[in-house]
Amino acid sequence: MSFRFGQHLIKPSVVFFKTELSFALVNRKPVVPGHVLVCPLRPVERFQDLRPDEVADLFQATQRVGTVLEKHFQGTSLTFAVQDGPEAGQTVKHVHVHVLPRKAGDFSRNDSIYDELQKHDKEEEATPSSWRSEEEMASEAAALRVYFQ
Ligand code: AMW
Repeated sequence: MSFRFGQHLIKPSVVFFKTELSFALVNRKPVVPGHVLVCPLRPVERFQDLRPDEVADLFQATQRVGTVLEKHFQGTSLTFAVQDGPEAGQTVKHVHVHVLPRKAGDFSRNDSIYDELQKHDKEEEATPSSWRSEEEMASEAAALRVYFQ
């Protein structure tokens, strides 16, 4: 069974965590190592479209994912981000929480991560040649899946 992420069909091999109402996948174009996405299983566009049980499940899943990422990627902090609507930079019309492990010195200006998030998947940047291979993504997902078994 594949997962839907907006217009994308996501192979189970790149999904590393699933709950009753949410799933987490690795990113094809991570801004930092370990940059992943947590999504509701139901493909709704805006945060306000989620039911209360979906919000609760999504954020509980996000919390677990953040804890695992920080450990696995030897981070010391986390950035969580939701780009909710096109003017906020959302490109995939399916709610998703970006989770990014952070460490000292990863950006010379700390908040530059938001500039990178804004531009990393925009048209001129979003060329398939800049995406990671399916093998690399599946291997990262397999390593993360272990923490949730
Ligand atoms: W948004 O700009 O909508 O807040 O973020 C979309 C995110 O989804 C980006 O980080 C982008 O790299 C990622 N992405 C888009 N399509 C896929 C895909 N098929 N598999 C994995 N990640 C994807």
